[in-house]
Amino acid sequence: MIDLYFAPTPNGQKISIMLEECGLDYSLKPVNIAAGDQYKPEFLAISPNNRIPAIVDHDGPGGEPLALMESAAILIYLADKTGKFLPENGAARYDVLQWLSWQQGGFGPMLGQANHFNVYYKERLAYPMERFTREANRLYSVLNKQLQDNEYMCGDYSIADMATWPWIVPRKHQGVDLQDYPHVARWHELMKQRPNLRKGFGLLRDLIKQVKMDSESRTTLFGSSDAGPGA
Ligand SMILES: N[C@@H](CCC(=O)N[C@@H](CS)C(=O)NCC(=O)O)C(=O)O
Repeated sequence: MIDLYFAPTPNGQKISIMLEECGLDYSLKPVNIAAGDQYKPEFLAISPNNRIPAIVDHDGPGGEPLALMESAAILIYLADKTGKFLPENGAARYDVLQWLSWQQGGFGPMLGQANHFNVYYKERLAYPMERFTREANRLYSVLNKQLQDNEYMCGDYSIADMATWPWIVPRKHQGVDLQDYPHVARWHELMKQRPNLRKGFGLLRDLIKQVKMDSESRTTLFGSSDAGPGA
C-alpha cells in the first residue's frame, strides 16, 4: 500500500494520475497547504522541503518502507516499480527523462510564477507579469513544436505527459491561449479522453473551492500577506 500526501494542485495531480494509470492501491492523506499542514513535524519527516506531493511506499525496495518527496522522483520510482510509462533503458528512456526534467525545471516553475504575479500578488506589476507570461508562452511554443510530430510528448504516453498536462489546465492564469498552440490543444483533448487521468485529476478537486485564502493562509503559502487575491 502507498500513502499519498496530496493537495489538488498540478504537482499533486501528477502523482494521483500516475497511481490511477498504474492501478496501484493507495491511501489518500490530504495535506491542507493553506492551513500549514506541510509544516507539521510528521509531514516534514516524510517531505523535508515542506511541499506536496510525497509518498510512503510500505512495500518499497527490499520490502522496506520508502518515503519520497519531489514529484519527478516519485514518478520515476512508480514507473520503475510497475514497469509502466517509462522505457526501461535505451534512448527512449532518456528522452522521457529529458522532457520530465524540462517540465520540472522550467515549465512548472515558470508557469507557477506567471500565475503568482498575474493572479495572486496584490498589485499588477508590469515587469514580472510580462516576464513570466512571455516565458510561459515561450515554453508552450517549445511544447507545441515537440507535439507537432509526436502523438504524446515522447511518442508513447509517458510520465512526461502526466507531469506536464496538469500545468496547462489553469493556462488562463498564465496568460496563455491554446488557440496559439494547436498541437498542444490537440494533445490536451487526447489526454482528457483517458479515464484514469480524469479520475486522478479529479481527486479532492471540490476542496479548492472551499479553501479560503485569507491573510494568514497567504502568509503560510507565500511568506507574505501582500500576495493578495488578484484583480
Ligand atoms: N518541486 C516540487 C514542487 C512541489 C510544490 O511546489 N508543491 C506545492 C503545491 S503545488 C506546495 O506543496 N506548496 C506548499 C507551500 O508552498 O508551502 C515537486 O515537483 O514536487
